[in-house]
Amino acid sequence: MDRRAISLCHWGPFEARVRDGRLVETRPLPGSGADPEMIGAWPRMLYSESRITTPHVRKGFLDHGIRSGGAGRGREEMVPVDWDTALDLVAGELARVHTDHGPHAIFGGSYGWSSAGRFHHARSQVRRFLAAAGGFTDQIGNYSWGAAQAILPHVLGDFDAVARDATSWETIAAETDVVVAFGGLNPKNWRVTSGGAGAHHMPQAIADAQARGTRFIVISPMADDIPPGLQADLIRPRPGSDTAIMLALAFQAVATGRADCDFLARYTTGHDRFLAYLKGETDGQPKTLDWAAGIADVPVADLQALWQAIARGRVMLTAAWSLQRADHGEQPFWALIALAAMLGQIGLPGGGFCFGYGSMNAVGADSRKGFVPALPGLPNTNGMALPVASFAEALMEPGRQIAFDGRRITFPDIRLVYWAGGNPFHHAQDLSMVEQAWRRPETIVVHEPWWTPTAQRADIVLPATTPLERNDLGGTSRDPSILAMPKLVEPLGDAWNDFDIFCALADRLGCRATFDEGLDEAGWLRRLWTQTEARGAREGIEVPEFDSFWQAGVWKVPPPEAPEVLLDRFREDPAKNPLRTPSGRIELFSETVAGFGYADCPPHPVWLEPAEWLGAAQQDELHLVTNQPARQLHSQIWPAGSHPLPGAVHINPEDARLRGIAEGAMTRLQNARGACRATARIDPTLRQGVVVMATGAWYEPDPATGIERNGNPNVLTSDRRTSRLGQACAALSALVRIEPLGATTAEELEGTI
Ligand SMILES: Nc1nc2c(c(=O)[nH]1)N[C@H]1C(S)=C(S)[C@@H](COP(=O)(O)OP(=O)(O)OC[C@H]3O[C@@H](n4cnc5c(=O)[nH]c(N)nc54)[C@H](O)[C@@H]3O)O[C@H]1N2
Ligand SMILES: Nc1nc2c(c(=O)[nH]1)N[C@H]1C(S)=C(S)[C@@H](COP(=O)(O)OP(=O)(O)OC[C@H]3O[C@@H](n4cnc5c(=O)[nH]c(N)nc54)[C@H](O)[C@@H]3O)O[C@H]1N2
Ligand SMILES: [Mo]
Repeated sequence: MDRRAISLCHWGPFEARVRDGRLVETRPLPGSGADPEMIGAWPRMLYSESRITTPHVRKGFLDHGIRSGGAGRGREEMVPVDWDTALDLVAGELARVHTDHGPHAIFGGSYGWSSAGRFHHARSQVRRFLAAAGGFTDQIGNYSWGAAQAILPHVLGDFDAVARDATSWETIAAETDVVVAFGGLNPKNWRVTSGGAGAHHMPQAIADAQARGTRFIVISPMADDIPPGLQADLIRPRPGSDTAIMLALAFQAVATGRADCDFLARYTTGHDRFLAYLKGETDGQPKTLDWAAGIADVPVADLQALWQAIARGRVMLTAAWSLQRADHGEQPFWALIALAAMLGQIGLPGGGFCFGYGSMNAVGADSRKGFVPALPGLPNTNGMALPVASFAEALMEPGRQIAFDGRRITFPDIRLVYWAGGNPFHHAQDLSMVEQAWRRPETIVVHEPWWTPTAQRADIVLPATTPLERNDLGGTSRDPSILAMPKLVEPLGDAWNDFDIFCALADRLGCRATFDEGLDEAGWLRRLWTQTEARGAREGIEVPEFDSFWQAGVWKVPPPEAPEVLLDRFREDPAKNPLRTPSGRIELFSETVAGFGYADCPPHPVWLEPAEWLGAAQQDELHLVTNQPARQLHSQIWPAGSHPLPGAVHINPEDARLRGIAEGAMTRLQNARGACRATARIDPTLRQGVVVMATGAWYEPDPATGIERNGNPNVLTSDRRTSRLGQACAALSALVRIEPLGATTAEELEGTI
């Protein structure tokens, strides 16, 4: 029997064909622009040999419990057990740790993208459950834009400008003369959105803007960051030097009399202190174009041309999120706002600044925000929270204090780690350190559909369903479509929904009523829909009844009355619509940040040398940029089980020649933190001195050599945080060496390492 249905995943909406209860085909929903290769991977993923089909317990843990220690994780056999055995073990461990060590000893922030459905979102489920069960140590912030999340509230009063709001592309196409994109507009990033978007609008938006005559200037180490068909000028500075360029442009605005003094006076505070720094009054160094050209190692003529391009007309300045995933990552975002303030176009249609147009699909889509419901959390009353990227350090050094955004946080003594919906052996930096830290807790519980490196390293693994095996609803706040995600096939093997696993645990721990509030899946989907209805009622929008929504499969939220312009209301009337900063204005100098006294995040935008960058590289060291994978979502869609060649490393022809590396050659990248294999891709568009590897490979260190085999660059990245203010992921500041491995085929390589 054939059945066809529409559903959604993080990489877009799709049509599924199910024959005799088996998924046989998935195709992008026509007109959605979703990537056929990524969407088409579902049948392979669903029935992959790396699916987990029954609960498993590590042999040592099954035999000796926590006395077995953590050293056997990832090495010992995983023994299949029945659900009751596994659930009793997990509930027993949660109860024991809670009683003996308190809620802080249970670490359950569980960072990760999970799946698109908003009810079965594993990370929301686990946090809700652990709060219901008495509290836990949570994680604050994210890997995507953690530094921005910390700094923007001090500058703009909140972090909506990175999390939610952006001037719409429609407005840019109509109004903007020049778009300057720091970090570029890499089209691969538009293939995904957290929660899944109904449409992939960026290619058309860019084409429309170009057709109307908008000029694009891309600042990035490589031409891949320019979408195909876009005529953009490219400036390729050293990675990590963008702040210097922004500051120099800001100074140039002052020096040429172009700075908008009225705007600065009316809408900003602290511009005098910032100006003094730009002029060199505080450090003896005027921030001239020559100065920036030296730091960025680009011809000064390029920066002069850049200045000419933005000195007149309507200018949109944008930065990719990647810029702030670096040492002192707070600075480029603050500096971009300061530069936009100098030009005085913040809040005008098509002018000012915005973040992340090149980072994710649906940024700049014209939509009403907040119609997609989310599983509500529960207060983590007895718990605490750590900055997301500090978890390995916290596991290593319980009791240590760190500074974080004006506070001090003491690392708790974590005994139990609970992860559902994330893959820390993909996302965390310095994986050798993570591997060490991971041995320390007494118990590690992981829910996963697949045998990821994290699942392989758990004590107890509970097999989770994928979104195709349950009912849900999905969508993202930035895109107008909300989609039904009907169950397409029965759960594979003995996989359970995360929700059902938590219900069974909550029964054992006596917190079921708090956790599920007496509702099952169907009850919860209806409950979540009431959030959408309530939102509609507030905005005078007619929302369909749940049943008719479910039957139709998709509901498009009507567009806003006028296309979005970031900060337009503030611009219109700053007295009536002040920002939530202490001054109510854009803070170019923050007294609050000054009060923290952080040398690594001073109170106004500054140029600070990264610890690792080309400006401080040894001869033959290269700057490793680790960007997002083109046809995966992080470590999802990884073709596990098929023994792929390692992921690619992009290298400039001259760098390759100097090292004897040929196209397609097997290479080894290394630094003091670790080493991995990668397949060379000679890329003439790449700046010399830079190598680029995408994230996403499943971590697999060779037991004999320790060299990571699949091309996971996080063995090379550093656990150093952006600053004491952000404590955020700074993965993009890493220096490496690269050499040929000598073998060119997978078979030859088996013999090499
Ligand atoms: N070097 C470097 N590192 C980086 C980055 C970088 O730029 N450079 N980027 C960082 C960023 S921005 C991010 S967002 C992170 C991403 O890191 P993660 O979000 O950890 O990556 P994913 O692979 O999406 O992990 C989600 C996991 O959830 C599992 N999963 C999916 N659906 C379900 C479900 O229904 N139930 C359960 N229990 N599990 C499910 C998937 O199989 C997968 O293992 O990586 C970060 N790491
Ligand atoms: N296909 C696909 N798309 C994705 C994801 C995915 O896994 N797959 N992940 C999503 C997620 S979770 C996130 S957070 C976003 C991340 O969005 P981004 O952080 O914007 O994406 P990246 O690909 O990491 O980086 C974008 C580009 O920045 C450039 N760059 C790196 N360092 C520098 C620098 O110092 N200066 C300048 N000027 N440029 C630099 C690199 O050339 C890189 O190609 O992507 C999202 N989009
Ligand atoms: Mo991210």
